[in-house]
Amino acid sequence: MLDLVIRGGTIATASDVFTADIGIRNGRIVQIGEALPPGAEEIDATGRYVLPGGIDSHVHLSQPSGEGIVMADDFESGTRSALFGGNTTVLPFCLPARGQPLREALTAYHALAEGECYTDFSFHLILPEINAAILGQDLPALVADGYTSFKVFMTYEGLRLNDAEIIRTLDVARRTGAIVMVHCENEDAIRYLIGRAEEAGEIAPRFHALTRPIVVEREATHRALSLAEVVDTRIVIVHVSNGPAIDEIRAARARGVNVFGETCPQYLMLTAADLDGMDWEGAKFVCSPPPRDAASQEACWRGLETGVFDLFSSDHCPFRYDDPAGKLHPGSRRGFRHIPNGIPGVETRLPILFSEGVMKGRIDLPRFVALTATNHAEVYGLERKGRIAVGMDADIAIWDPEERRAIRHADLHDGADYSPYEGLEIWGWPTTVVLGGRTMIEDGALVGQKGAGRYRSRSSIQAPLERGLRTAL
Ligand code: DUC
Ligand code: ZN
Ligand code: ZN
Repeated sequence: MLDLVIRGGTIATASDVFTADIGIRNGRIVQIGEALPPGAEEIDATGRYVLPGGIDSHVHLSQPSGEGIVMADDFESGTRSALFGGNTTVLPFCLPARGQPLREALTAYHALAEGECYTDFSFHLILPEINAAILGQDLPALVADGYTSFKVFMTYEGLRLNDAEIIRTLDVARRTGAIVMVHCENEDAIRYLIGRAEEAGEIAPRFHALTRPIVVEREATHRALSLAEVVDTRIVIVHVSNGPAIDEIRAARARGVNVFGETCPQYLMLTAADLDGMDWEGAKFVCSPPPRDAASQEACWRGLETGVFDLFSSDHCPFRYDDPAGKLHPGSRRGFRHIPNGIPGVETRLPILFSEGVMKGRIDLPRFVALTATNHAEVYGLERKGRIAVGMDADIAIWDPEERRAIRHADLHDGADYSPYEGLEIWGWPTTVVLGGRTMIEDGALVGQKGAGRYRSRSSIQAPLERGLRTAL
């Protein structure tokens, strides 16, 4: 007998939309068809969309963020929030301290996450430094053990790698089949601009955006892509915020660079003007790269529509606002330079793209599925995830396209004390979420248990993405 049958819903994959029943046994999808036999449990999905559970491949949880600053979500609250937003897998980052063995850092993050999660999870590894032992032994061994993605930074003192170091890291990825995610902003240019602003006494949150202009992101994006071209390896340009950076990705792809592009809700829905709020309220919108302007928002939409972007992630990086450990008085220091970079969004990522993208006719359902689940699994080697197909993990979000609600932080489940999207009207919401065949959220109510989410090792062998007909080179 089937454990669970999801009956009569409109199923969407990255290529098709059709009506069928889904039969689930032992946590996997075992049948898709019409009039399936009864299951021990049944969900009537008539009139609703049945989509792969979201995979959010860019999430920060329990990450040390500087003296006196505390991230607002741990693995429990962060994955609960993710689940309520229709996600069944998240990929947070492991940030090793300088000098800390990478394996030890990963063990510590595992200890924070095991038994705490409401979604499945896996870790990207941030590389704050490299040396011969890390490149020669540690990383290849970690890739073989299923940690198949690294993030490197071109900004932030104490974190950024120089070009020579990035090349050496890319070369390890080329040899091991791993993939490198790059944060593209030119640190030296930013420091120059911050120095100029501070000399002029300009310390309000809005100067965060003015000291990290598009040109510093565009230049670094061009450089990262060029380095990947030299090494001849795959690369992800994360959190892309504007048209010129998108043009760099498009041009590099046309030259044959194997690049994946990612953008996030903040670059569709926010602008630099949001950082200009009264009474330091602008700090709520401080993230890097910063939100830009209406033309940049439009460029990001075009990038999603035409296939320049493969990934739509939240970059959930939550800090409380009115909290001594948060954004208002970060460690009792004042000035935009001290505001922790990052905004919450793991629960609102999918509803925002569904409402603003699918319901407003900018993207179709298969593209939504590709951008929010399927491509994340393929790019990062989650072999049994991101698709509704026989043999896949039964990770499923059932969406009510008629549900209308305004985003209110009071209704969300993260550990922050605000949402950057407060008041935004949303049309469509994931009301039932199934993880590995177990119902975790039923008609908007949490019915699953903490600890149901489990660690997933990842593969390093990934086929090129099928970008489909609407891909713009
Ligand atoms: N980069 C991220 O990816 N997230 C938050 C802050 C940052 O700089
Ligand atoms: Zn980043
Ligand atoms: Zn991030």
